[in-house]
This record gives sequence, C-alpha cells and structure tokens, in this order.
Amino acid sequence: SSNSPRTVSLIGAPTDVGAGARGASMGPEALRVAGLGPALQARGVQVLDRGNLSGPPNPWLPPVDGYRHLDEVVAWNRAVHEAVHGELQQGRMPILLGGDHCLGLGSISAVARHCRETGKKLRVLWLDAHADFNTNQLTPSGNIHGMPVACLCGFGPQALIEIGGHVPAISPKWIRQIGIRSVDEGEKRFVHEQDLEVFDMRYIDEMGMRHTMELALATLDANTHLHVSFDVDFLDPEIAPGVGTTIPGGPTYREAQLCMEMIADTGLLASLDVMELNPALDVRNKTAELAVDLIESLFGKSTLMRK
Ligand code: 6HN
Ligand code: MN
Ligand code: MN
Ligand code: MN
Repeated sequence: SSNSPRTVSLIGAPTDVGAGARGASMGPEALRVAGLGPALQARGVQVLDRGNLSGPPNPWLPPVDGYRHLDEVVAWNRAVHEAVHGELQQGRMPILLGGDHCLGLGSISAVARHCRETGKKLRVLWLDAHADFNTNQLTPSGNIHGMPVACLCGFGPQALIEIGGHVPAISPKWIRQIGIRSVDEGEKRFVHEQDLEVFDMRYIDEMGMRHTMELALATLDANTHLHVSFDVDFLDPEIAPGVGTTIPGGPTYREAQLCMEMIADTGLLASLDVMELNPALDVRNKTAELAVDLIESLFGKSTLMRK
C-alpha cells in the first residue's frame, strides 16, 4: 500500500554554484541519459519531465564572509523552492535532479511549506557522507553545499534561511542522517549541540543497515511526508566515483539497495533529491546508472514479489 502520488515530476537544477568542484551542473542530463524517466515509468508511475531550471552561471570566485557565491546560491534555491512547491501543490511527487547539495535547502524548505499547508508530519532522510551542517563560522571551504542542513534549521544567512517564508524551515528533530563519515571539527560540535540524529558509518558497521533503517524509519505514520535527500557521495566511491567529494568507507551496493528497499516498503516516500552527481568525474556514466538502479529500488523494484 502506498499513499505516494502516482505522478512524479523531474526537475533539473543544473548548477554547481554551491560546490568546491565543477561538474555537478551536468548531473540532471546524466541521470536522464542513464534512463531515469523510463526506469520510473517501468515502476508504474507517470513521469513528467519539467526540464531544467535556469539561474546564474558559476562565477568561480573565492568566499566572502565565509560564503562562496551566496547571491547565486540564493537565486538557484529560490527557483528550486518555487518549482518543488508548485509540483507538490499539483499533487505530484517532485524529484530534484542536482546540481550540488546546496539546493537541498530550496527543495526541503518547499516540502516543509507544503507540509505546514496540508497538516502533514515531515521526516527527512539525509543520505550522505557529510552532515552538511556547517555555518560560515565553521566551514573550512566556504562552499554552501556543506551548509544546507544548518540553513534549514535556521542557522545561515538571512536570504537563504527565509526562502520558505518560515524560519527555521524545519526542526533538527525531523532529520535522520545516514552514511555519515566526514564531519569537520567545528561542525561535529554543532551536530552534537543541535542533537541531530546521525547514523554514521560506525553505527552501520556495528548494527547493520537493516537495524539502522528500522530506527531511522521508526517514527513514521500514515500522516508522514517522507522526503529523501540522496547525496550520491553517500555511496562508497569504489562503486560511485562520479561525485566531487568522495569519502572512502561508504555503503556497499547491497547495503545501499537495502536502504532504498526499506524506504520503499514504508510507502510514504513523497519527494526526493538526487544530488552531487558529477559526470566530469564519472566513468562512462556508471555512477548515474547506479543512481538510477537505486532509485528503482526506492520506487519498489525487488527481485521477487513481496507481501
Ligand atoms: N556535500 N564538509 C565539507 C565542507 O566543505 O563543508 C564538505 C561538504 C560536502 C557537501 O557533499 O554535499
Ligand atoms: Mn551533501
Ligand atoms: Mn556529501
Ligand atoms: Mn533491529
């Protein structure tokens, strides 16, 4: 059983303004070339490809006040926010094709706004090697793709945190982070201080992906809007080299499949981000193909029929 919408909308956001490496701007097209649309159609959902959003080019400048390209990041996030919110309002499931992960702010603030408007409870699964919980004071890079979770929780520049019209957009209590294995020194303290629920790689090593997902999905109910923000660098770089910030020691192919399958089993997935895919660093589009394979599992593909 599922209360997820039967129509999904693909929204491309071809930019890397929030990243430290160029190339995530080519992510949306690589996912299309890898067959995302037909793969979703084969899962029995109707697919609308809304094409790509547009926004300012990447000026490739150093950070100012601890933020790189803040104006450009704001412009792209506004466009993402409006597009994602529009699709939700039409009763469709938005799938944001990144683009770097700074755009998770625009996407999730739109989902949060929709949940406020409809009385839904929001849960965010953040699948990532990184916590993305930096501020301009804590960041080692100034790259805003390392800050979207903090911005969503109200810690960030005014122009970014107020995009959804409600500050903070979400509570740290609504987030479950999975696969984390690279957190900067100051960021670590802040994650602890804000009491983020993090299932890091040590937790997954010790308890297994099954138990991890059981806990991460434990407080869902029929009124929950489940959002998945999938940073492709969540995956082990041995299987997913096509990302800008590879960190060794991530989930294997089987662990990632189980993660996606257990999310699918909830029947509650209602919006998705697929972020940080970087075709300039990929090998014959194999990371994009892997992402599509995992998204098929997220939409219920399994080897045998399950009851
Ligand atoms: N991502 N923590 C590092 C930074 O620069 O803040 C890396 C962030 C990576 C962000 O992969 O979405
Ligand atoms: Mn990320
Ligand atoms: Mn990451
Ligand atoms: Mn258990």
